[in-house]
Amino acid sequence: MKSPEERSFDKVAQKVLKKAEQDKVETVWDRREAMRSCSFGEAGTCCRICTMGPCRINPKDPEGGKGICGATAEVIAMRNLARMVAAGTAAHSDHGRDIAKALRLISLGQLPGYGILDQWKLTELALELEIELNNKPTEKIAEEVSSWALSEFGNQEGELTFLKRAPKPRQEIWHKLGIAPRGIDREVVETLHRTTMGVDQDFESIWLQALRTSLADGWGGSMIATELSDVILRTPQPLRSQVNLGVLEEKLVNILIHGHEPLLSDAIARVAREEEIVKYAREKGASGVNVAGICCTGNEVLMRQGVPIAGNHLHQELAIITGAVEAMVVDVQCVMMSLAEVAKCYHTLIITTSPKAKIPGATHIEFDEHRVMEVAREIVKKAIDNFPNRDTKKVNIPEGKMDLVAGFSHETIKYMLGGFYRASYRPLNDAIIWGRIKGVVGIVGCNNCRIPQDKSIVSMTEELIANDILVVHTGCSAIASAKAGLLIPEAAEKAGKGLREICEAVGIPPVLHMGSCVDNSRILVAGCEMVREGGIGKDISELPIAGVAAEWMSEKAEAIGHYFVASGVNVFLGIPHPISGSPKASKLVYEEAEKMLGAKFYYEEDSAILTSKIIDLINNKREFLQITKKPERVLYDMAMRRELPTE
Ligand code: SF4
Ligand code: MSK
Repeated sequence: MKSPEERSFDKVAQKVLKKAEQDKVETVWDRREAMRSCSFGEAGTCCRICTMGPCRINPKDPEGGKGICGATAEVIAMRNLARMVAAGTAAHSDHGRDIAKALRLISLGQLPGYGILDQWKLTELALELEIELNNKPTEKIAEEVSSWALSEFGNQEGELTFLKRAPKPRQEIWHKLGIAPRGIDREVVETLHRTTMGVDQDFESIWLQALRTSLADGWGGSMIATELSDVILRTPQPLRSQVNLGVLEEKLVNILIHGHEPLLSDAIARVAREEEIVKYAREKGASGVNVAGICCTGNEVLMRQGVPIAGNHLHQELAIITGAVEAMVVDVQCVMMSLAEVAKCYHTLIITTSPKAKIPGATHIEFDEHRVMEVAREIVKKAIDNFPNRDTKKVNIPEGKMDLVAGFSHETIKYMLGGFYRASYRPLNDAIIWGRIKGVVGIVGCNNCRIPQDKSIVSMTEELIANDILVVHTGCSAIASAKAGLLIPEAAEKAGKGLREICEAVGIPPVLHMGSCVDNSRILVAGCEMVREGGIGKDISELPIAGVAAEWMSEKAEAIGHYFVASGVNVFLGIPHPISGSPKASKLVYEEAEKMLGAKFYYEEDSAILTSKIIDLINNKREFLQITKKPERVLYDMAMRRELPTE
């Protein structure tokens, strides 16, 4: 069995892992270490899509090997990969659909407790969609925007509206390759169809469809989720909060919100502050109610309300093991089934809320958009009622919480750098041209118990900022760096001279938290703005930027990685795609993709080597753009001044 130090880089997690051992509670790490994973599954060459099989192909077979139907290793591996992308796209996009439906209900006055908190963003969106504004009430505009958003899911022809946000050369690449997505649902369905038994049996053709599907996520479902969440709940702005298991409070009723969808969690955070609720908690012996987040529901509510974060993906079981959590309220995605088992050892209630996601052993209180606030109150009261059941002998909240600054939407970055009246990406582009910032890297995605929690994310982030590379984060990566103290302005001390000076002048950390997994779409928009501002490339693929998924595990991360690459962003993986059993499929995604898309995937087990490859890539891009040398500073004498042209 690995030691707590080998399992997690986070010292707070290590303490709770020791408690887990004392309490004899099984964790995700125990199961990982006991698991004898199937090497065919890992290599991507196991096929079970028809009952003539399952078939497995030995990657070492000198003949190449074939399934019973004749399918080759590359077709089997690519079908599996494409299905992962489709599932990830479906997850993000179904989230986007629910937000679009919520906006529709708000516009019809059928979502009590919610309104349009960001009218400016709604107006901007309506203008972009060429919706007539003249004197229309906000509700009418919201109705039209939501109708447009919902129609993007079912489109059969044409292409998704937000693709037009991309630079023209990028759109041309998509058209040339035939991968501009038509409708969000359409691409997911087509991928599932093409990868069923006996349909698309050309691995390159399957990959192109996987790319098209991923674009339907990044420029479709995820982008809709982000934009409309901003409209309803407001566009995030920088705010301070705290992170790690130390945010749990001994004297308060602790409620954790976990999953991805923000609406109910936003309501729970608001309800917990209501006077009547605090009074109710006091009656039960607590001093009040403390709401904290896990994973991306947490990120959503942190970004807009400053709710603290208890941890990232691999913290979900650990949070319960503190013995101090009255309720963990989960919605969808990244919620481990083991939570209900872990909770049995303590008093914690696992409360499922989505009609799409139930867990045996959990209490189900269903989210109903017509009575969100009522449901939120019911949940909070249930957690308060559970406070007297807390066994104080089992409680051990580890010391350890860290300050953080979050809330960097792409709009906020623009304002912070350019000021309200001349908000633009010009200062960022100039800083890149002058070499004070060498480039921008988005480190996104999950934790994965195959490697020590947070270690790759944090070490790569530190190395990159030390090399004057601005790091932007989403999802569980943001939480990892936050726990390591990299999301505070003082972390600028760890940055290189150029990046440090900019952070100090603007008052931002060298590592910016841009939100949840669906908010990776903000990184795409920021890339478009950088191209539009000019001077550092005509397409996203020319920018000195990169994407990283150092500890990824989810199918959603596959979708994100693919839409980054399809959008021209090179993606560096710390966990490989499960396609190693097919040299041809591997060659396509790790090498040949570059010729097609101007970007490709990289995989490297050693995060230090991965980081040096990123730095090399950024330097090569800078060389290509001819921005490697600092412009010489000329001191003008009087004669030279007289030579200067006048207006
Ligand atoms: Fe085997 Fe072909 Fe069926 Fe897959 S589709 S399980 S490779 S027979
Ligand atoms: S929650 S997808 S573990 S980032 Fe978005 Fe974290 Fe990955 Fe889930």
